[in-house]
Amino acid sequence: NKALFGYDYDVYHTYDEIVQWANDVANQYPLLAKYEKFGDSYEGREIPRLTLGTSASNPIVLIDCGIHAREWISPAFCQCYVNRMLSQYGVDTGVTAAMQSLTFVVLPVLNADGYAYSHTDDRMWRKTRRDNGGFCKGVDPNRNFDANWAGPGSSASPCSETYYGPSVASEPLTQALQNFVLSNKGNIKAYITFHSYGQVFIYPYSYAVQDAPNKAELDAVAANSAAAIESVNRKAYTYGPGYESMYLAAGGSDDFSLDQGATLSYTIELRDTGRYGFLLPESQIADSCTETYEGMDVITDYVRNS
Ligand code: ING
Ligand code: ZN
Repeated sequence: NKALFGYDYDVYHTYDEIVQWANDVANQYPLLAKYEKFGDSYEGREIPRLTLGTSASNPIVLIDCGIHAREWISPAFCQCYVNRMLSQYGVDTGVTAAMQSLTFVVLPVLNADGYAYSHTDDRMWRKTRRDNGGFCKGVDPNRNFDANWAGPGSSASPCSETYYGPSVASEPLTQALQNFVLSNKGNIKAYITFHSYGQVFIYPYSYAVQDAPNKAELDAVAANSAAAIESVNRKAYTYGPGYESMYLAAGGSDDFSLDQGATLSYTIELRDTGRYGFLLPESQIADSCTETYEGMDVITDYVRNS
């Protein structure tokens, strides 16, 4: 799939390529897409943000990819999804209706420093690149949010993969996302954060053995979305509250967003179930994209009709 500027969606791109791509698509579709800096990373990289839609006053679906560095299928999905929403506008009736009634705020590579480091130095890097003052670098951004911060399933040790950081929202990317959620309170109808791997829909809460006030709604939409994904390539997705479908993990972005009013809040663990794990071959990007579009459509249709 090389539709846009010859851009190849079926390979994993570097941080620099993704930023260039995001600028290019906004330039190619000026009526449908806007590029902005979302924030600055710890090491000073620009965190890119794309806003898609036909009217800025429409309710927001907030999507982030690449909060964990090594989960490369996640940024790849954000890129193919943006391409699909732009290139199918005026072609596919569902995409057109969604673009006319929603604002898609897409953060294609949220952990810019970690993602760059996973290309240059350590393919299995997960965290940010904060200097913790000792040998071990990095904070787990998905333990750094103001959601029972420093609670169960997170670590006080800078050497841990789940280090919650020196203070709540210490990481610039955490601050940028929290500020966006807080300043658009009431207008964010869905928050979806893409990780890998496991093929799981996780919904709140993960910070405690506690059920979300709208657990039934979160569960029903996840069930329908998982079924839609499975219908495409027979890849089975499971779903459930984080404390049950995953493990206790305080300080996550989905729990924060739900508590701040994003009614639908999901962490989606993309392919696979462990054969390749984080090293999902590029040959699986295209099929991962097409099946996940169907899952996204269930969520966005639900938001539009509720
Ligand atoms: N999984 C998530 C993690 O951060 C998760 C699971 C989801 C935890 C939501 C907390 C809240 O550990 C991966 N693969 O990173
Ligand atoms: Zn992750």
